[in-house]
Amino acid sequence: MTENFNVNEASKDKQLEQYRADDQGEKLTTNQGLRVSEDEHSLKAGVRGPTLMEDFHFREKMTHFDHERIPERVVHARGFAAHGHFELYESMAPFTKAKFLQEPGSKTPVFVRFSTVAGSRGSAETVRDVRGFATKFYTEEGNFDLVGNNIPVFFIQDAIKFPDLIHAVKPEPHNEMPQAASAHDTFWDFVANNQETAHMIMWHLSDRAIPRSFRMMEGFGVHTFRFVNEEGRAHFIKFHWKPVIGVHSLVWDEAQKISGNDPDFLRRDLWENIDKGNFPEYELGVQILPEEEEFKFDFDVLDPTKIWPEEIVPVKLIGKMTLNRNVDNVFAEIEQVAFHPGHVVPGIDFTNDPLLQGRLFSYTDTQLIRLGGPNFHELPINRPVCPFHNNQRDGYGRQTINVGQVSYHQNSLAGNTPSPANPEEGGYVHYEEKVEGRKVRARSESFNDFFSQAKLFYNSMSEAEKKHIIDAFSFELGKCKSKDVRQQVVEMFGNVDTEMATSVAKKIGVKPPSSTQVNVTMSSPALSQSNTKKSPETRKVGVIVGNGYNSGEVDKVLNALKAAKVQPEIIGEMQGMVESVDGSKLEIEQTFSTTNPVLYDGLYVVGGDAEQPEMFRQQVLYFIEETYKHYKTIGISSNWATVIDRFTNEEPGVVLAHDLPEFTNKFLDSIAEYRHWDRMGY
Ligand code: HDD
Repeated sequence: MTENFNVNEASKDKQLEQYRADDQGEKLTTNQGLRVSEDEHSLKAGVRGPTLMEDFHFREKMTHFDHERIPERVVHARGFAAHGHFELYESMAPFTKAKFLQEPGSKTPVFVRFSTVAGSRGSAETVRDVRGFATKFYTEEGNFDLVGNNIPVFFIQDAIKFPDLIHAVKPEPHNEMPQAASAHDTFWDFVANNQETAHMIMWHLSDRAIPRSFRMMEGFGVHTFRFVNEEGRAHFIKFHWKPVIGVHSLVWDEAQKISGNDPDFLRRDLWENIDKGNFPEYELGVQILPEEEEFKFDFDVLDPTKIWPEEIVPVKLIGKMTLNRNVDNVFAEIEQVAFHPGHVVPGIDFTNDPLLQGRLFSYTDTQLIRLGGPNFHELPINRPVCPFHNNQRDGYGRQTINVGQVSYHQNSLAGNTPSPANPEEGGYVHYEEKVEGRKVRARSESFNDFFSQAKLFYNSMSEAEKKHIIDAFSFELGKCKSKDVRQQVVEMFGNVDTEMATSVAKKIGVKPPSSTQVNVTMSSPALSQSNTKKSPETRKVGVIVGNGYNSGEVDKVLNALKAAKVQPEIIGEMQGMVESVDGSKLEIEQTFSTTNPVLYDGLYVVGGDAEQPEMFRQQVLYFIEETYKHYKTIGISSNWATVIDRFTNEEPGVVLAHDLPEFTNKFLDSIAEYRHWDRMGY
C-alpha cells in the first residue's frame, strides 16, 4: 500500500524544524549531556602544572574542533544558498507526468545554491567566472535537482575532459596561483587546444561572468533533458530560469575593486535582500521540442556547447520560484547540501548528451569523499520530504534505525517488501529509447561545428558588450606569460570574428589572426543584456550627507526612492547623526572609511553647508569619479550643484536637482537604466 502524504511550500521547513537546536539560555554540557562547570581552563596538576589526560571535557572539545572542516567541493566550493518555493502557472501534463508540474498553483519547497566555479571556499565572489545555479525541488515523488549554471552552454562536450578543464582553470599546481581566476597560461592553453570551448568562452568573457547579483542572473539546465508524459510520449526540453528583475552585471574594474572591498558582495546582497523582504524571483521556462524534430537544426541537440536560440524555439514560462528564507546555519545547510543531476522524478529523463552521462556518475561519487560516506541523504537538508524505504543499511554516520530482520530483496519473511512500485504507483521507469551502435571512443561529427554559435553570440551583443569582450580577452591573455599561448588563442578566435581578434592581438603584442573577416547576419536578441528588463527596484544608492543639508529637498527624494523600492544608504564623515539646516536629523549608516562607491548602483550627492571640511569634499569627488567611471547614475542636490561644477545636465546619467519633481523622476529613470554606456569614450 502506498502512503498518503501532501507536499506544500512549508513541508521542508517543517521537516527541518525537528533538527534545529537553540542553545540560548541553556546550561553548557558535553556531547554526552553532562553539565560542565568550567570552560576556560584545562584540568591541570597545579595552576602552573601540566594538563591531565583525564580532562575529558578538554579532549572532547578539542577533538571536535580538530575535525570541524570537511573537504571543500572540488568545483563550486564558494557558494551561498536560500530556501523558497516554486509555484506552477499551468499544468505541464501534456508533456510530463512529474507530479509537481501538474496542478496550477501548487507549491513545491526548494533550496537553491549559487556559486562560483574555480575559487576556493573563501575566495572573492565577484571574480570573472561561471556561476552555479543549483535547485533542489523537494517534491512528493522525491527530490528533483536542477543543477545548472548561469551560462547555457559548457566548455567541453564529453565528461571525460572535465578533470582536464578543471586542472587547467584552477590555480597552477607549482605555485597555487592565481586564485579564482581564469587569467593564466594553463587555462588559455587548454582553450586553444580544445576548440570546442569557443562558444562558452565568448560567454565567459562577456558581462554574464560578472553578475551584479545572484538575484539578477539567468539559470540554465544546459543539457537537453526529456519530459515524458503519462502516455509515455517524450519531448526534448531545455530548462531556463529568468530573473524577474532582469539580467544585470558589474563592470570589470568595479568587480575587481569589490573583490577587495567586500569579498562577500554577492552573498551579502542575497542575504540582505531576503532579510528585508525583497524576495528574489525567477520564472521557470522550458523550451520544448517534439522528438521528431531532433535533426531539424544545423546543430546537434545533444551537444552541450549549443543553445536552441529562443527566437527559433520559444521559452515557455511555466512557473515562478521565490526565495524567501535565509538559512539558519551555513555549514549544516549550504555546505552539506548534495546536488546531483541524476536526482530525477517520473516524467523527467536524460538524453545521451555525453557530458550529462558523465555527470550522472560524478556527483554521488564526489559526495562520498566530501560528506564522508554513503549516508549523506540522511542529512536534514538532503532528506526528501516524502518517505524513503529500501534495503540499504549501515555505513558511517547512519542515523536511521531500520527495524526488523529483513534487509534484502526478494524475500518472503517481510512479504517481499519494500516492494517495487509499478508506474501507476509512481515507480520510475527509464524512457525506452532504442539504442544501438558500435563501442567507440569518438566525437560525433555532428558535434564538430565549434564556431557558428560563438559568432551568433558575438553578433548579438551591443557595442558596449562587444567592447567588454575585447577588453576581457586583452586582460585574460595579457596575464598569460606564454606568447605562444596568446598567439594560439588569437588565431582560434579569428574564426569567431577577425576584427575582434585583431583588436585583441594589438593589445597583447602578438600577430593578428590569419583569418579574413566574415560578417554574420544572424543574431539572437535574447542573448544581449541590453534587451533585459530595466527597473530601479532593490537598487542600492549611496547618499552622501553632511551637516547643514537641505532636509526639505532631501526627504522628498529619499521618500520617492523608497517608494520605488530603491535602497538608499546614508554615507557621512563619521558615525552618528547629521543635522539639517532646520534641525532635523539623519543617521549615518556608513562612513567614508567603511564603504566605497563600487558597492552602490548609483550615487546621490546631497552635501551639506559651506562648513564641510576639505576631506569631505575630496571624498565626494572620489565617489563621483568612481561612480562616473563605472557608468552609473549620479544625482546632485541643488545646494551642491555649484560645489561640484564638473557636470552639465546633458551628461548621460548625471541628474542635477534644479527642478525637484522632475529630478526624482529623471533620477529614478536613470537608476533603472543602470549603466550609461554613452559615456564609453570616457
Ligand atoms: Fe558540475 C558541482 C553545474 C559539469 C562534476 N556542478 C556543480 C555545482 C553546479 C554544477 C551548479 C555545484 C552544486 C552545489 O551548489 O553544491 N556542472 C554543472 C553544470 C555542468 C557541469 C551546469 C555542465 C553542464 N560537473 C560537470 C561535469 C562534471 C561535474 C562534466 C564531471 C563529470 N560538479 C561536478 C562535481 C561537483 C559539481 C565534481 C563538485 C561538488 C559537487 O559536485 O557536489 O561532482
